[in-house]
Amino acid sequence: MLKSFLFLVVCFLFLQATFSKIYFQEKFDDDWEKRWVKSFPKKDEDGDGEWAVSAGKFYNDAEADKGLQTTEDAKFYTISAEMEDFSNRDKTLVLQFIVKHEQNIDCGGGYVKLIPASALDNQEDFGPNTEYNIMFGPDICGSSTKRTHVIFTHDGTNHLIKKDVKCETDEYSHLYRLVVNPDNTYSVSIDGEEKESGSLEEDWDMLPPKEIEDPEAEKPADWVDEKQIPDPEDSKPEGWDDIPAEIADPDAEKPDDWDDELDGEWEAPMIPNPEFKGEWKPKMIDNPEYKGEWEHPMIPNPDFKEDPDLYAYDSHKYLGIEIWQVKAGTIFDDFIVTDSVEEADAFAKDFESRVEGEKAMKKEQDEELKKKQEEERKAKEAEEEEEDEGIVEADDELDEEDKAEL
Ligand SMILES: [Ca+2]
Repeated sequence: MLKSFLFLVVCFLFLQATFSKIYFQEKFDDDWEKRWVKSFPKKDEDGDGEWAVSAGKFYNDAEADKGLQTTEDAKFYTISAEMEDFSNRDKTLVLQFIVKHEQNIDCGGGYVKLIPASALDNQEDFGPNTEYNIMFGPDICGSSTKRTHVIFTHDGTNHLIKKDVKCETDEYSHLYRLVVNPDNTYSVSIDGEEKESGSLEEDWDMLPPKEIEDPEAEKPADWVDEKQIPDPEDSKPEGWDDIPAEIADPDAEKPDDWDDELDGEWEAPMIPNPEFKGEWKPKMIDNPEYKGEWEHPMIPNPDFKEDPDLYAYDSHKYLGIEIWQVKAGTIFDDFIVTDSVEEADAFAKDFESRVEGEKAMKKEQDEELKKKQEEERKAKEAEEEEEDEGIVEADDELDEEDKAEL
């Protein structure tokens, strides 16, 4: 019994290993340039930035942590790699990569695109207007934009996810993963933690709404939506209108030098009447006829049609990066496009130690810098002190000379 169970487990693992498929992977080893094609859509205005491959300023492993880095501020970056052309129909799709904004990014994209074969005849033509299937990854600008984009193109329109999926904004490596399943569900995780998941139908407006307002229904003409009305029982108290708004100031006195003949008859100045109550208004009471807010009745949308293939694309052939960065320095690494979450997990097995190593090296560098700054500060203080003493000594000498002259 146990034997046959173990046999089944082994078979299952074997099948999984055999049938899982990696369509593309990239670690940016020495031969990376064979796989990537740069394009220069902004060459006319000298707007394309230079790419490099670097582990950056702080890292865990000087070789393994090398990735594709943006190097020039305020430039566009456009590059793509050819994958095995595949369809994700009936399969899971996993898109995963590392982004490290080690420059402490202020504004710039960190997202990638999956592009169909039909969108590009020549990879050098890849640019901002190239059609894509899926766009995924972080986008940061100022304090207002800190989101993880998940965009699907459906019937020629790019649809943004309706949920706000925050992205990471610090200077260390982060692992972004999008999983799209054949049951039209998805999951977004960052550093192995699921940030969002659900259904493609609900979280994007790729399909028309399931229900619409009934065009036949109208708010009845006699619908009462006034919550309160003036109390019909209430009446204006007697004498309300007889109270004047202003009265002659009872404290005013005729000035001693007032000349009735010259100045005319003296009159006390007018002041606001403290008794005055303004215009009378009846008090408000709840309207007994109130029916509440009218709600437009909904009906099923005749234009809505379930689409069981919402997740499916016939061709993903290229992986492209097409971004703008104000402050450059972002490093992309460890791209994997596969139908297997297990393969993606295996590919990311060193991620945690990578980040730990980065943090340790950054801490060391920060401490070193702090020490250096402290030493410089002290040296400067000592120098200033010496100068001050020099002035005092010079003053003393002057005093001596003065004395001698006297
Ligand atoms: Ca690498």
